[in-house]
Amino acid sequence: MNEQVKSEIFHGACPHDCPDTCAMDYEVKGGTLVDVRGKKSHPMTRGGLCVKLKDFADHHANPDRLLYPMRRSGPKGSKQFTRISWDEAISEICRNWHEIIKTHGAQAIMPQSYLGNMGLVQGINSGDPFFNKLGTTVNEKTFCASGSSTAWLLTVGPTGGVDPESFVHSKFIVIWACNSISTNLHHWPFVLEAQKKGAKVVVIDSYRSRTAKAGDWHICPKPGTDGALAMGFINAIVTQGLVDKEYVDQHTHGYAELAARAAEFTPEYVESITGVPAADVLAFGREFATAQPSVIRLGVALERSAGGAQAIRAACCLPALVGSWRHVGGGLMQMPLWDFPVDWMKVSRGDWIKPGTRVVNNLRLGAALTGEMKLDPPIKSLFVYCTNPVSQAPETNKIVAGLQREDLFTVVAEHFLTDTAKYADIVLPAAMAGEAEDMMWSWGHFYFTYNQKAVEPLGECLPTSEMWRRLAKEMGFNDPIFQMTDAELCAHYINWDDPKMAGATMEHFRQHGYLKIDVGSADTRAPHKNGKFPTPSGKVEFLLHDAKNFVAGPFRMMYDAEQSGEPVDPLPGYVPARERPETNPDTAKLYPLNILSPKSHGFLNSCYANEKHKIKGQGDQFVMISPVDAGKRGIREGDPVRVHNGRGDFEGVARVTDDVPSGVVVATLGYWRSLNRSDGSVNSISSSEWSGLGRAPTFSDNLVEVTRVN
Ligand SMILES: Nc1nc2c(c(=O)[nH]1)N[C@H]1C(S)=C(S)[C@@H](COP(=O)(O)OP(=O)(O)OC[C@H]3O[C@@H](n4cnc5c(=O)[nH]c(N)nc54)[C@H](O)[C@@H]3O)O[C@H]1N2
Ligand SMILES: Nc1nc2c(c(=O)[nH]1)N[C@H]1C(S)=C(S)[C@@H](COP(=O)(O)OP(=O)(O)OC[C@H]3O[C@@H](n4cnc5c(=O)[nH]c(N)nc54)[C@H](O)[C@@H]3O)O[C@H]1N2
Ligand code: SF4
Ligand SMILES: [Mo]
Repeated sequence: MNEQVKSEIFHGACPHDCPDTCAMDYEVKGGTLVDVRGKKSHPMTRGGLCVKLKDFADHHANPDRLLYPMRRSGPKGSKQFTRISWDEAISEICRNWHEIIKTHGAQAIMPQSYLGNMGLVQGINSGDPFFNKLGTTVNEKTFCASGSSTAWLLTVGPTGGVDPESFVHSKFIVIWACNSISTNLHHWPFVLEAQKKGAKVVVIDSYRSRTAKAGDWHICPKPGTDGALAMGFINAIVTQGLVDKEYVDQHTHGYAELAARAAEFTPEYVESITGVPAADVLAFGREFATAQPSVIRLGVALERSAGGAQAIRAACCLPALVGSWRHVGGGLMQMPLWDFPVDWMKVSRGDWIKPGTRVVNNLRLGAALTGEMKLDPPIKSLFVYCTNPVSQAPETNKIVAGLQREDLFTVVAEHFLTDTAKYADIVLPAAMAGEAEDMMWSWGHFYFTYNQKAVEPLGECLPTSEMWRRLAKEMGFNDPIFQMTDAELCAHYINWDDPKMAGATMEHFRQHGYLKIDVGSADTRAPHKNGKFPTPSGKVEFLLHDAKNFVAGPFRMMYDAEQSGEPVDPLPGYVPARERPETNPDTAKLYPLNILSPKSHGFLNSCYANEKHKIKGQGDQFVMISPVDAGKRGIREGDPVRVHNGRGDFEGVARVTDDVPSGVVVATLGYWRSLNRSDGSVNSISSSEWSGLGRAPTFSDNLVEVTRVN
């Protein structure tokens, strides 16, 4: 690069499905992206990105990137493709769809998307207006946070909760099923600052994660037993006389009923279910009540078993019981996204869905494609964007079988030829973050972040938005949303009149790159000091006042509780996990170990898991197993092992460690099955059963056996 060429800086926003939504600076020289750094001025990003993004400019230039549209030229999955033009690709897709619509109707076409890109313009929901207009099957997106959100909305309503920056004021911090150091890195300095000032950091996790190691107290319940633990904490608070009666009287609904249900959950009973010593249950109740402000950071992972959402409802009762909400830095943090002034109806045009249109859930993709789920008409065409289901969705062997159907016309828009994209009939190359304008909300803080287009897309890559515009044109859709430029779309989706936008305009974003929505100062804000919860009763609903208080959030845009007919218990409580030795002894005879498949430190879901240096940093697919369980099976450190159950199998390398309790194994998520030791990944063995509420996944609710590979 010519040193004389001056560099230009553009505003960036990390597009990933990560609570941190870092603000970035793109450095461009002579039209080339040369560096991407964290924005120094940003109060959460503070100039640093994570290990995944530290070479984001190189990621853009990765030679494996898809650069041209391609048509399959060999058997499905063979990775044989021929380059075609965008015009050919668009007209071939639409020609196929016209045929399918003529014979089977538009519902035989199904989109599949998730949070590969969180942007309002280029991300998860960007294709919804197009597919809703076309009248396709609706893709219900409950991969992540739907159980957590349902529990949250039922109990405290759509509040943004405690500002993550207010944690510096907390005295007792509970990080519950969240591995912050890997998955919410930019929140960690706020926790550390509080810890330095004397706060106690408690991590509740079913194994000793990086975060558990860094905390002051690790509480380790058996997977999927957190509902009993939370009810035990309620019991411990009530029986030790630590309830903030005034707060409870004024700002909660159903205390008597909650206390009655919690009465059963004595510390001893809770110990028998969770394995957490009774004395710890009592001590937690005491300290959570008295070391104010106390706060709980709820990790998404808590939802991933049959009783996940019920456990979260119980956990959401704790701060109100002891009056934590009275204080700055006291209460609950789930996902601040509820406060974002985004007009989600404009983003996804849910109002264009004709009544009675079929809904297929994204966790059931395998069953939908293979015909195990009886669908009339069957799915004849699948359009995948911003998701990699062969790696990330459960029961992936079924998905692969479905994708191999000769009569399925599959289109995948991607950056790389992923384990899903390799089965496509048409592959479309998508632009990366530095190549397309977008607006990023956050599920981990209160900053709206603007992403400028810094460079032209590589090869013939197109922004996802442009792909919709071209498809819409070919299908003859003239609605204004299909004519808008990316800049217009950025502005279109935001409720500028909302007081939280504080009078800002797009100009503010073009100049500064980000805006903290006006929820008040993190140093003085106690959002529910005086109650005012956005629930039907205006109070924390220990007991449901009106079970209809669901709100369609962006994740489960199409999830409708009433339509789903899911029964809702009026109270929180303990619902046993589906696959635990205690609840499922027959399965446990064959498959005695509970597997957890949390996030990998070095990958972002399956992104970066195809890059050699990232795999090197993260390590090959490993399986953590306790010395006791390893000993029983003749497994030693470094041995290749096979993890299996009735749904499938995968191989990894054993890490024998007492970081995992006996009865539990841990294998992190994201590895591509095609790059693993065998053609399998953690999702080869995971179940597609929903958890109790919100049609959430049950990734923590699976039994397996582990054997040494000879
Ligand atoms: N590095 C990295 N960061 C990420 C991601 C990534 O892939 N990599 N993915 C992003 C996404 S999409 C999400 S949703 C978030 C998720 O972020 P987290 O909520 O932190 O999710 P996980 O890492 O899956 O799980 C967190 C912890 O929960 C524990 N856990 C699992 N089941 C149970 C249980 O039943 N009870 C208890 N008490 N603990 C349990 C796991 O052992 C794990 O240590 O992370 C985001 N950030
Ligand atoms: N076993 C197990 N499975 C899990 C979980 C678990 O904890 N355990 N976690 C679940 C959770 S929390 C989540 S959120 C899901 C995540 O599941 P996914 O959202 O499917 O995760 P990613 O692997 O990030 O896949 C995103 C894909 O989109 C592509 N992509 C990125 N940006 C763009 C773009 O702008 N345009 C297009 N067209 N493509 C783009 C990326 O290259 C990538 O291949 O996985 C779930 N799966
Ligand atoms: S993945 Fe998360 S931590 Fe890493 S740069 Fe993006 S937003 Fe920040
Ligand atoms: Mo997620």
